[in-house]
Amino acid sequence: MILSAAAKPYAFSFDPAKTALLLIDFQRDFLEDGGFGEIQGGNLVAVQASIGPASAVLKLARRAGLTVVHTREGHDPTLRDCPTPKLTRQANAPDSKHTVVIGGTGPRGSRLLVRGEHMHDLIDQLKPIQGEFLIDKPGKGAFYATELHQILVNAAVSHLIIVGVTTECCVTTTLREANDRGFECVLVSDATDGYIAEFKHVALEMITFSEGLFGYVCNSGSILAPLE
Ligand code: TIU
Repeated sequence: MILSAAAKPYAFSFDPAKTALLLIDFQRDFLEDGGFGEIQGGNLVAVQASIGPASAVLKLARRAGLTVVHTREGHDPTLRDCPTPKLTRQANAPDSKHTVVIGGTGPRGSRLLVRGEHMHDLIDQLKPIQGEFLIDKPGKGAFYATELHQILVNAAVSHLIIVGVTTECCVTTTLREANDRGFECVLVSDATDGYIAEFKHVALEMITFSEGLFGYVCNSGSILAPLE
């Protein structure tokens, strides 16, 4: 059965049996007060507004039997899997506003972006259930140094519906990685957001530029309609 969702640059066609919903980094560290994102200077209002639409897409994706994959960005407590520049760039910047960097203890008492810490975990509204995949990733892209590609190949997935935070960072990097690996991707515009409105706007424009340079963009209403 092939479904069709209104999208830019044109309709996104997908077979639910070959489609995965990919939820990128809905972690407390990116969405809640005192997390890594807020310490970076991120505005949390927009990212928090993406939770509702993402939850609605997840609910119908589950009902339609899509493969569901959740990701979390973070590191081993020793930080040995953290690329040195990622760790040191903020710490070494002259006049850095980063009083706490990756691995340091944030105002909520969690070490920032460290696996096993409360703030590293997914928000309560978007937790995996049995049968869903949870990928821990050290990078911005969800394919780098993870089992994601093999999971998708094993599940015979060819199409990805992508939601998550932040649009300009981990979401866009993952979508580009997926496009290079031959997956047809649609990003759900109101189920993703970032810390700078202008960055989100340009990120979405770049995806659909030139008949879909990297893929498709639609809103949650458009992707929910065929799944109803
Ligand atoms: N900084 C920023 O916008 N994002 C990240 O560091 N990670 C994700 O996007 N998940």
